[in-house]
Amino acid sequence: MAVERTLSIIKPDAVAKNVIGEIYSTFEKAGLKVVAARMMHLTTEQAGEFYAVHKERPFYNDLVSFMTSGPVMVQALEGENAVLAHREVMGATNPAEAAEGTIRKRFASSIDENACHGSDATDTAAQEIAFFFGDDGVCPRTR
Ligand code: RTP
Ligand code: MG
Repeated sequence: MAVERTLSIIKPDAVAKNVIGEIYSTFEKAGLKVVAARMMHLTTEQAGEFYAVHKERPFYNDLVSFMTSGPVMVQALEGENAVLAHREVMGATNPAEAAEGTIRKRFASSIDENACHGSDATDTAAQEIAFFFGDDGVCPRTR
Protein backbone atom coordinates (compact mmCIF):
# COMPACT_ATOMS: atom_id res chain seq x y z
CA MET A 1 0.00 0.00 0.00
CA ALA A 2 1.12 3.52 -0.74
CA VAL A 3 1.07 6.61 1.44
CA GLU A 4 -1.11 9.11 -0.40
CA ARG A 5 -2.60 12.53 0.17
CA THR A 6 -6.17 13.62 -0.47
CA LEU A 7 -8.10 16.87 -0.25
CA SER A 8 -11.02 17.05 2.15
CA ILE A 9 -13.60 19.79 2.58
CA ILE A 10 -16.04 19.93 5.48
CA LYS A 11 -18.91 21.68 3.71
CA PRO A 12 -20.98 24.63 5.06
CA ASP A 13 -23.80 22.41 6.39
CA ALA A 14 -21.43 20.40 8.60
CA VAL A 15 -19.52 23.48 9.76
CA ALA A 16 -22.89 25.03 10.73
CA LYS A 17 -23.71 21.85 12.71
CA ASN A 18 -20.47 22.37 14.67
CA VAL A 19 -19.14 18.86 13.97
CA ILE A 20 -15.63 19.68 12.68
CA GLY A 21 -14.15 17.91 15.71
CA GLU A 22 -16.26 14.78 15.28
CA ILE A 23 -15.26 14.60 11.62
CA TYR A 24 -11.57 15.07 12.47
CA SER A 25 -11.93 12.27 15.02
CA THR A 26 -13.35 10.06 12.25
CA PHE A 27 -10.31 10.83 10.09
CA GLU A 28 -7.95 9.96 12.96
CA LYS A 29 -9.69 6.65 13.64
CA ALA A 30 -9.26 5.79 9.94
CA GLY A 31 -5.51 6.48 10.14
CA LEU A 32 -5.74 9.74 8.18
CA LYS A 33 -3.43 12.52 9.39
CA VAL A 34 -4.08 16.23 8.88
CA VAL A 35 -1.07 17.74 7.04
CA ALA A 36 -2.63 21.11 6.13
CA ALA A 37 -5.80 22.90 7.23
CA ARG A 38 -7.53 26.15 6.42
CA MET A 39 -10.93 27.57 7.32
CA MET A 40 -12.34 29.90 4.69
CA HIS A 41 -15.50 31.30 3.15
CA LEU A 42 -15.26 30.52 -0.56
CA THR A 43 -16.09 33.18 -3.12
CA THR A 44 -18.35 32.31 -6.05
CA GLU A 45 -15.27 32.43 -8.27
CA GLN A 46 -13.32 29.99 -6.07
CA ALA A 47 -16.20 27.50 -5.73
CA GLY A 48 -16.96 27.74 -9.44
CA GLU A 49 -13.35 27.05 -10.35
CA PHE A 50 -13.01 24.21 -7.84
CA TYR A 51 -16.11 22.47 -9.25
CA ALA A 52 -15.47 23.45 -12.90
CA VAL A 53 -15.52 19.75 -13.85
CA HIS A 54 -19.27 19.81 -13.10
CA LYS A 55 -19.93 23.04 -15.03
CA GLU A 56 -22.35 21.46 -17.50
CA ARG A 57 -24.24 19.45 -14.87
CA PRO A 58 -27.75 20.58 -13.85
CA PHE A 59 -26.75 20.87 -10.19
CA TYR A 60 -23.70 23.12 -10.80
CA ASN A 61 -25.26 26.48 -9.89
CA ASP A 62 -26.90 25.09 -6.75
CA LEU A 63 -23.61 23.43 -5.78
CA VAL A 64 -21.64 26.68 -6.12
CA SER A 65 -24.35 28.56 -4.23
CA PHE A 66 -24.30 26.00 -1.39
CA MET A 67 -20.51 25.92 -1.18
CA THR A 68 -20.44 29.71 -0.75
CA SER A 69 -23.30 29.80 1.78
CA GLY A 70 -20.99 29.71 4.80
CA PRO A 71 -17.46 28.86 5.90
CA VAL A 72 -15.84 25.55 4.98
CA MET A 73 -12.97 23.69 6.63
CA VAL A 74 -10.41 22.53 4.08
CA GLN A 75 -7.70 19.98 4.87
CA ALA A 76 -5.13 17.81 3.20
CA LEU A 77 -5.05 14.30 4.69
CA GLU A 78 -2.19 11.82 4.50
CA GLY A 79 -2.22 8.07 5.03
CA GLU A 80 -2.14 4.61 3.48
CA ASN A 81 -4.43 4.63 0.43
CA ALA A 82 -5.71 8.01 1.63
CA VAL A 83 -7.93 8.76 -1.38
CA LEU A 84 -9.99 5.59 -1.03
CA ALA A 85 -9.80 5.47 2.78
CA HIS A 86 -11.21 8.99 2.93
CA ARG A 87 -14.01 8.21 0.46
CA GLU A 88 -14.92 5.17 2.54
CA VAL A 89 -15.34 7.19 5.73
CA MET A 90 -17.31 9.87 3.81
CA GLY A 91 -19.87 7.37 2.48
CA ALA A 92 -21.99 7.57 -0.67
CA THR A 93 -22.65 10.97 -2.31
CA ASN A 94 -26.34 10.58 -1.51
CA PRO A 95 -26.63 10.21 2.29
CA ALA A 96 -29.73 8.04 1.81
CA GLU A 97 -27.38 5.45 0.28
CA ALA A 98 -24.48 5.98 2.69
CA ALA A 99 -23.40 3.16 5.01
CA GLU A 100 -23.99 3.33 8.76
CA GLY A 101 -21.28 5.22 10.61
CA THR A 102 -20.06 7.20 7.60
CA ILE A 103 -19.77 10.98 7.78
CA ARG A 104 -22.56 11.52 5.28
CA LYS A 105 -24.88 9.05 7.02
CA ARG A 106 -24.28 10.80 10.34
CA PHE A 107 -24.28 14.43 9.30
CA ALA A 108 -25.66 14.99 5.77
CA SER A 109 -29.28 15.82 5.03
CA SER A 110 -29.44 15.48 1.22
CA ILE A 111 -27.37 14.85 -1.90
CA ASP A 112 -27.08 18.62 -2.31
CA GLU A 113 -26.01 19.30 1.27
CA ASN A 114 -23.84 16.29 1.92
CA ALA A 115 -21.38 17.43 4.59
CA CYS A 116 -18.05 16.72 2.92
CA HIS A 117 -15.95 16.56 -0.23
CA GLY A 118 -13.13 14.18 -1.00
CA SER A 119 -10.80 13.89 -3.99
CA ASP A 120 -11.64 11.00 -6.30
CA ALA A 121 -8.10 10.03 -7.44
CA THR A 122 -4.45 10.77 -6.65
CA ASP A 123 -4.02 13.11 -9.63
CA THR A 124 -7.08 15.21 -8.80
CA ALA A 125 -6.01 15.14 -5.14
CA ALA A 126 -2.67 16.75 -6.07
CA GLN A 127 -4.46 19.41 -8.13
CA GLU A 128 -6.99 20.12 -5.39
CA ILE A 129 -4.33 20.32 -2.65
CA ALA A 130 -2.36 22.79 -4.79
CA PHE A 131 -5.57 24.78 -5.39
CA PHE A 132 -5.98 25.45 -1.66
CA PHE A 133 -2.46 25.17 -0.24
CA GLY A 134 -0.08 25.99 -3.08
CA ASP A 135 3.19 24.16 -3.52
CA ASP A 136 4.56 24.67 0.00
CA GLY A 137 1.47 24.82 2.24
CA VAL A 138 1.54 21.18 3.32
CA CYS A 139 3.49 20.04 6.39
CA PRO A 140 4.76 16.47 5.81
CA ARG A 141 4.44 14.11 8.78
CA THR A 142 7.13 11.56 9.23
CA ARG A 143 5.88 9.83 12.38
P1 RTP B 1 -17.60 15.47 -3.76
O1 RTP B 1 -16.95 15.75 -5.09
O2 RTP B 1 -18.26 16.68 -3.16
O3 RTP B 1 -16.67 14.77 -2.81
O4 RTP B 1 -18.77 14.45 -3.96
P2 RTP B 1 -18.80 13.18 -4.88
O5 RTP B 1 -17.47 12.95 -5.52
O6 RTP B 1 -19.37 12.10 -4.03
O7 RTP B 1 -19.86 13.62 -5.95
P3 RTP B 1 -19.63 14.35 -7.36
O8 RTP B 1 -20.24 13.49 -8.41
O9 RTP B 1 -18.21 14.77 -7.54
O10 RTP B 1 -20.56 15.64 -7.20
C1 RTP B 1 -20.08 16.78 -6.52
C2 RTP B 1 -21.15 17.28 -5.58
O11 RTP B 1 -22.25 17.75 -6.36
C3 RTP B 1 -23.46 17.48 -5.67
N1 RTP B 1 -24.31 16.65 -6.48
N2 RTP B 1 -25.57 16.85 -6.58
N3 RTP B 1 -28.32 16.64 -7.28
C4 RTP B 1 -27.44 15.77 -7.78
O12 RTP B 1 -27.76 14.87 -8.53
C5 RTP B 1 -26.06 15.90 -7.39
N4 RTP B 1 -25.09 15.12 -7.80
C6 RTP B 1 -23.98 15.60 -7.22
C7 RTP B 1 -23.12 16.78 -4.39
O13 RTP B 1 -23.06 17.74 -3.34
C8 RTP B 1 -21.75 16.21 -4.66
O14 RTP B 1 -21.04 16.04 -3.48
MG1 MG C 1 -16.43 14.42 -6.62
